[in-house]
Amino acid sequence: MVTRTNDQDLGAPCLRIILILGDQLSRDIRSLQLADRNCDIVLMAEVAQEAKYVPHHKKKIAFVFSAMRHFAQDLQAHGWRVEYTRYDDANNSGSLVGEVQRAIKRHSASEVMVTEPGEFRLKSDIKSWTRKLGVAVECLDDTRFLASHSDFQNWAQGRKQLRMEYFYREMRKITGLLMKEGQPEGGKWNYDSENRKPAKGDLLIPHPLRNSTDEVTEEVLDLVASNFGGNFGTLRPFWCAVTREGALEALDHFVNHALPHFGDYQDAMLEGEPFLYHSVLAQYINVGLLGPLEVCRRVEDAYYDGHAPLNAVEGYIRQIIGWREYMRGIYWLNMPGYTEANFFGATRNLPDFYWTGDTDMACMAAVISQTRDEAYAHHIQRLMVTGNFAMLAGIDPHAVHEWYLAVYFDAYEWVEAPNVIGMSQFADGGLLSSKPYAASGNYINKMSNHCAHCHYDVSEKTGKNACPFNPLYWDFLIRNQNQLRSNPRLGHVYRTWDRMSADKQGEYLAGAMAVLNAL
Ligand code: FAD
Ligand code: DLZ
Ligand code: SF4
Repeated sequence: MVTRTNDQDLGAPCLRIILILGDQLSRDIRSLQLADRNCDIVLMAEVAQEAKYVPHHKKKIAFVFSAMRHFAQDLQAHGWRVEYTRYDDANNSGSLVGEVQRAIKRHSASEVMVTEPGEFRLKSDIKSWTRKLGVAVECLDDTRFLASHSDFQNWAQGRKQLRMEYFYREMRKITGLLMKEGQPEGGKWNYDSENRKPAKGDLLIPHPLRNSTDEVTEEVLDLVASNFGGNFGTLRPFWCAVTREGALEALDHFVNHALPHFGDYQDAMLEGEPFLYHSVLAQYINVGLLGPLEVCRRVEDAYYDGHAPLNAVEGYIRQIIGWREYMRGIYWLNMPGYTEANFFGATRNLPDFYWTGDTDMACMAAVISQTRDEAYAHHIQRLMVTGNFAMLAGIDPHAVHEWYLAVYFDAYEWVEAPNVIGMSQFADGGLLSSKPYAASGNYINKMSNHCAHCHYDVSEKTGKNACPFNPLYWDFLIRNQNQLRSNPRLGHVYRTWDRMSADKQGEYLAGAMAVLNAL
């Protein structure tokens, strides 16, 4: 079992405290590589500071705490001295610095070592620790990413536009993934044009591997139920893997069963099928149970073994070495301040139904209730349903950001904020996307079967039965025309508006006003 902490002196003084955070559960994390298991003490702590900085989904807290407890056991089994503060320990100070301070005192430690945290707020906090603690605190680079901060800065320097596609090509060259004699496999860098099929109900859809819970997870679930009962989300059933071995099984399961169709149905949405052919691995990669490169190599092997087609494998690898790395680069390049960006000056409150799913819009109800039950929604659901609606309705992007950071079990600010502030809300004014991902009901109807049983009619443009996305789409474009009209990618859209009769335009704007007033 994991050693419990108490405030007694535990014997011989130890040189360093090695703090491992809840998303640093990798045996090869930099701080462990540089630590000495014969004398250093590894410290892990469940603290209110991290569990409460946003009202996390219950499943996310349970996942992180259980994975932390299992990782601590694993380190002990590999000969590390681990001290672990549980959330309900009587002496728990509630903060990471408080726990480090107690550990320093117990061991008369002279130094603290930690790998750089993924979030700016915690990195800033750690910068003050040397002063607060009176010992040296070394913050090491997180080498689990393919591009370091300086790699990304060098790539970004002097570029007018930071487009992911070009960054991705560099990553392909550096990693050699899907490269043949210096050229992209198959002759093209990107096979996305093959990846936009809508799904049909008669497809045979595999589900992610469902793990049973062990004693450690059951104890954590009880703890979360009693301490975070008021948080958003359904706690049980809980089927997530909480160990590296379990995460590796989930990776195998994805590659064997879903990867071959990942590309085809990547953008599709189907009522009652929250996962479709997605990997549901982001939570494992983000806490370090899986390495991004090992996931990509496993997926690449599936292509060379003839198990999965190139459009699926390239599309999948691009998400990880392209989008994931690029988002991290954008985050660190633009923090602090990025999470406050508000290009459109949107101020509306987040509607209550984001927390309840209680809305007549079938697409929104489906995504929000699945988010509540699974702490999961796939990319297009996040981008084109809940994200699209928030942007069209003029919701304050910071409130949208806080919602996304709270409700998904893979949510960490370094990856969530660029996806929300940049990609989904265009609140950064186009640093990341060349135009807003704004769409009317037509897009959702094309990519899903939600509209077939919605209270609203997607083909109605205005009037009380009209799909709310339809008038909101035009209202958004007109409300923000000072910022958007000159965007070359939106020229044809504004020309369509300009050709409409004044009556039609008036109907759209009045329809939007009715939707917004009802929020
Ligand atoms: P798959 O669809 O199977 O994709 C494979 C992997 O690629 C993912 O596991 C992930 O590691 C990576 N990936 C895919 N798309 C992205 C992307 N846009 N940015 C970064 N990595 C990507 N991802 C997070 O990890 N945490 C977040 O908090 C998060 N918030 C998001 C918020 C919004 C508004 C949007 C539009 C996207 C967000 N994403 C976030 C990206 C993406 O939606 C999730 O990574 C993905 O849905 C996770 O499910 P999956 O593992 O089944 O992914
Ligand atoms: C997400 C999370 C939660 C819920 N709880 C803890 C915790 O109690 N202790 C901890 O070390 N880490 C936790 N984490 C992960 C951190 O929030 C994460 O390490 C930072 O946000 C940096 O990305
Ligand atoms: Fe969503 Fe509109 Fe379709 Fe209803 S009609 S499911 S609100 S897109």
